[in-house]
Amino acid sequence: MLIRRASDHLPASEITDERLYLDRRAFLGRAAGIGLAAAAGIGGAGNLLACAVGGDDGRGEDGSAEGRTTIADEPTSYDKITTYNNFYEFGTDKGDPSDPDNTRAFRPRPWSVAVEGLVGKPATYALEDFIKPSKLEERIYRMRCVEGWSMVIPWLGFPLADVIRRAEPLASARYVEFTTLYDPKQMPGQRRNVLDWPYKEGLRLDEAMHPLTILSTGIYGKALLPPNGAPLRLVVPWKYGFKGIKSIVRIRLTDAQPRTAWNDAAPNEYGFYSNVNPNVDHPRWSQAKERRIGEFRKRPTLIFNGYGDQVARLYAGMDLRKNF
Ligand SMILES: Nc1nc2c(c(=O)[nH]1)N[C@H]1C(S)=C(S)[C@@H](COP(=O)(O)O)O[C@H]1N2
Ligand SMILES: [Mo]
Repeated sequence: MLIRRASDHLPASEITDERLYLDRRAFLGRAAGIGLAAAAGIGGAGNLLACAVGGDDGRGEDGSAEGRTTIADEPTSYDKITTYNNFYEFGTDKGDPSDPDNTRAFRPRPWSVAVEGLVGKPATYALEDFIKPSKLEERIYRMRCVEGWSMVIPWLGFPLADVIRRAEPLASARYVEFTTLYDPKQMPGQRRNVLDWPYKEGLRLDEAMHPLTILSTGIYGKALLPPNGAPLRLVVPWKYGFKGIKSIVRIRLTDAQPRTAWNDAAPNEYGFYSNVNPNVDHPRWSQAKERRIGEFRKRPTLIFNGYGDQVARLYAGMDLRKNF
């Protein structure tokens, strides 16, 4: 496996705040993984990177190759990732979420997360307890915003499937709904009706259980900053960026398709699935190309953002124009 751990490439001093709430075992690199990473030329964050995700051998839990992906893209700089953001709770401009004037009142700790709905073991967890049973791993994912820009982000995170399994889903559960904190005192953007707050997102249960789907707590081995969704956000690399809901306080299993913030706001423009698809235009612009932040040229957008080998089977037989 080519999963890198924070400890493989960052000095311990830079991950101190992550360690505050994580079991130290999560940071002990496994010798095999480090060896493979070295063999693949993975070094400092500025190097060309190849990254496999999934089980130890780069395979999904069912033994298939679907937990695996390889990319050879330069990660976007930490500076760009943390200053070019969409997070309407802190303002609608790209620079608003990293402006301290907008995040000053936000308190990402202490934090708690409720897991509820159609589960055998509903619970509200302190963030530390919520994360502890899982192993944090680095996943370098291409991310694609519906607006036409993209980034490559070294997420620190763990499979959402861990959380769902622990909650013991009932047979009737078919979807997962996620909700962002609602507190206009902490999130000044919520004082304006730009969206129907709180921000909500949803996945089908099989999408949520997919090994590529993670909950992230950090970037480049450092704890998430407010603009990226501190202290916990969703990452689904084959879907447009808005599915990656930030600052999550509730995860609820349901039998009906959840409402989602952007689908509510403009149902003809943002569907429930929101799979990256160069062949289905946004009603107001093409999705065929994208500009990687930090580059000038445009590159072609890939179906499922390039993760089709792993995820296309989830949509077998579905009309992706209707289910956009
Ligand atoms: N709660 C919440 N989550 C959100 C958003 C938001 O406005 N509020 N914006 C989404 C959009 S449109 C994108 S492109 C990604 C951006 O994530 P990043 O800023 O970490 O790159 O966050 C998504 N998650
Ligand atoms: Mo977006």
